[in-house]
Amino acid sequence: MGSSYSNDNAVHSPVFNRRKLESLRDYLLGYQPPRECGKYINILLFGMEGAGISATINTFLSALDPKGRITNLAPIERNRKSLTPTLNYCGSNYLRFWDLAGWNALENKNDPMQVFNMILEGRILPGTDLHEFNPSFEDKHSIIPENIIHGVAFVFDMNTFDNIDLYIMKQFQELQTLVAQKYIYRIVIGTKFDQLGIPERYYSYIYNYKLLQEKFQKLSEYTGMDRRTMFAIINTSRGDKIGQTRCMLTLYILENLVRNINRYFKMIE
Ligand SMILES: Nc1nc2c(ncn2[C@@H]2O[C@H](COP(=O)(O)OP(=O)(O)O)[C@@H](O)[C@H]2O)c(=O)[nH]1
Ligand SMILES: [Mg+2]
Repeated sequence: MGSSYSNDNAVHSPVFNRRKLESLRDYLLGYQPPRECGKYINILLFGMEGAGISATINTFLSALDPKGRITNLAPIERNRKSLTPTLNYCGSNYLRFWDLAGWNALENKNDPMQVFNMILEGRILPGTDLHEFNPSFEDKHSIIPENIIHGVAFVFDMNTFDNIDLYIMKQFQELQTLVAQKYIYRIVIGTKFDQLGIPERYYSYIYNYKLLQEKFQKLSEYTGMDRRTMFAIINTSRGDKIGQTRCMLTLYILENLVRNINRYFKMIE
């Protein structure tokens, strides 16, 4: 594999084989959320428009499908201009993934932090148009227990996050700090590594890929989040099934989310 790969700074080392894959999927599909959590575990995906949020949700759902069938439940936006910033979710069993059109959707708001906070608290109904939404009547939007967010995945396109304005990154740091203060588990998901030159046959060594390690280091400096909370995903697919390696990379992320959300619940019991 040569000098592009190194073990030293690998933040994760998933095991890739069919048995491990099946047992992870069984665990995830059979898992019952803690009672305090309610019926669902809600995971919010958040990032810049075009980062690959909807594509990531589709990859999650494909990886969870027992037959690995490619899912297209979360619409991938091709025409950016027609994008309406709404909050929506797609689910598999007890797991619900909330899709939010990110900072770009909130930029006209006087107080994007407040809107974000209300989403975390389960005060904003699915389907709400966030351009029209007025957060100033917080007491009119009561908490809906089954919509409370338990985990947040911040999604970054690994090819372009270096170009994000520093003031937006600053805003991001505030957001992720808010999430941490609310005791909500949070991770970073980096997308589009396929565009960074890693050949498909090496996807199972992705965490050993030096370029990924450098990107994670940089992202860690930008965001203030630990490198160990950063994960890689590849959302492109050929055919109608998710390949075994991509599936494993995806289930590995989901297992980390579910296990840590579970652990957080145990700690506050
Ligand atoms: N090559 C590649 N393209 C991706 C990946 N993830 C998303 N995309 C593409 O990036 C574009 C934006 O994705 P989308 O999920 O709609 O972004 P969103 O605005 O964050 O929901 C689409 O054309 C996707 O097909 C990835 O991992 N690799
Ligand atoms: Mg989208």
